[in-house]
Amino acid sequence: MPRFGVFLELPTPEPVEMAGWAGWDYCVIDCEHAPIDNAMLGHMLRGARIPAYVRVPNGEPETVQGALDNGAAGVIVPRVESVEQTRRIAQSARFFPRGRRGVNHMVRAARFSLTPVAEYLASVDRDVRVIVQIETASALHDVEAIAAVEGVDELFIGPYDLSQAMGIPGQVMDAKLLAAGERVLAAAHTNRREVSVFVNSIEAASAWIALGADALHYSADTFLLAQAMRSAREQLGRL
Ligand code: 3PY
Ligand code: MG
Repeated sequence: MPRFGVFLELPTPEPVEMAGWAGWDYCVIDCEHAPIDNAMLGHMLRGARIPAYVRVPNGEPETVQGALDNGAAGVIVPRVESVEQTRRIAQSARFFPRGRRGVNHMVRAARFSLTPVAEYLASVDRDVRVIVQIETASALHDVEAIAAVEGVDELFIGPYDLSQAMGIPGQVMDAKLLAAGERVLAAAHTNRREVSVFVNSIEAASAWIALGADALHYSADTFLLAQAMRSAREQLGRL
């Protein structure tokens, strides 16, 4: 069985706590698309009882480092374009000798200095997850080389952006999109990386499980709440 996570778009800590209590394996706090600034991100991470990965708005070293210093269990970088960019991202997330992330031992990730420095530096390299999204034409073109980059743990297929890049926007169950996914899965698994996919239906989840995905980011707090609100109102209207 793959791991199941949920995307969080609401800029408030409560959904992070809910995801943990509700039994999800992990959550993804979405700083790419949601209005979540670094201060709110800190509040949200504080409520995490399960691994909380942060989708950062870009792969710049200070953005990656900022999310990790704040206490993210890993970073997800969207719209990656190249092998060189992937290498820079992986190095921004890891300390010497695997990377060149800036060292500050006073941050939440180091329990505000209460984790001994040596333990902090070692545990980060061991535990932090580096996840890059395969959702542009150039990333798909170079996916075998991207999967081989040292320090990358997981390739995340973004079906909405990838379908757009393939000229079939929004057609996330199209055979061409699933075939591209199979290529990503093969590249990742050959290099012993995991593959995750964003899904927004049980049908899509089951298709990607059959293809061998290791983790599914299922929907988002906003979607689940909005749909539940509408459905409850419709049911009440039928009484
Ligand atoms: C996509 O489908 O493009 C995503 O990034 C999902 O979060
Ligand atoms: Mg995307």
